[in-house]
Amino acid sequence: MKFIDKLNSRVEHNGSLLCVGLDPDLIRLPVHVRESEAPYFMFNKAIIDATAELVCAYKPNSAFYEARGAAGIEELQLTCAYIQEKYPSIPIILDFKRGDIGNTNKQYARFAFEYLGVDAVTIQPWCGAEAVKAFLDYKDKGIIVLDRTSNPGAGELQDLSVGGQQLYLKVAENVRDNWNKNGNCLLVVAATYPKEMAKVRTLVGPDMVFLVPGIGTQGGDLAAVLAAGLNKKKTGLIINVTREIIFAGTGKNFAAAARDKALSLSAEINKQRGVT
Ligand code: NUP
Repeated sequence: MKFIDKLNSRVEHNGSLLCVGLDPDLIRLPVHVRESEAPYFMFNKAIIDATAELVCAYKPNSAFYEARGAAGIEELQLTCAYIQEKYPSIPIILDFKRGDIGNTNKQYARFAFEYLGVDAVTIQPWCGAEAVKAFLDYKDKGIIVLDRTSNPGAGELQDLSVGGQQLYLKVAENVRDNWNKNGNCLLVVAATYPKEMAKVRTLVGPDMVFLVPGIGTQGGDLAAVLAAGLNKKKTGLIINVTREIIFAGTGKNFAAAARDKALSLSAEINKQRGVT
């Protein structure tokens, strides 16, 4: 099944635009989890079981697993396999922001789509269409192109004028016109830049879905994001929240605390977009 169809049917099924990020961090894990044999897997499993009915997707960020070497990669694989087996209708987005020459991208794609079997990945656009074709050729996978990032210095390069147009708009335009031949492209457009999000929405039209990081710990404004990014069907956004949910509690009840936070966030998103 195409990523976009899997996402849409999930959103239709439970009415949630909330994506929970799975970025465990050893020093922030509850002590009893940190001391277990597979701490990231154990942590993720509890978070997933507590939040599954509330999410449209999960988004592990590869960095947190790579940092622990082979053990981390193994626990990333176990996490993906767990979601695929127990919650097969929930798409997995691997946030790894890769982007190299085409021959190398083929190997990154193999890791994501064949070893982990995820449904979508984030990529860097910097090398251009010919290089990212190695990702785009996976017609059934979601290819989520970094466009407007959430960090305070995002504008240093993304706002540069290129032929009279800002670079992040140029990237969005290229994705719209040239990269999306298989209908499998999405864009990362951050919650911390709602004005820019509104411009990207106008440019690419109502159908392209945005992965939206930056709500919660990074201080993005939910109301502004919904006003800027929703399409007429009141969808078109995957709203990712990571630390604010997964580290909502620190003790034995961490998963219940994460569930409470996910519940209030998904309800708030739906209230504000006028969907109950
Ligand atoms: O522009 C981006 N900003 C961002 O925070 C693009 C991203 N992919 N992310 C990722 O989203 C970030 O690397 C992390 O995995 C997640 C945000 O986490 P949090 O700030 O909600 O804890």
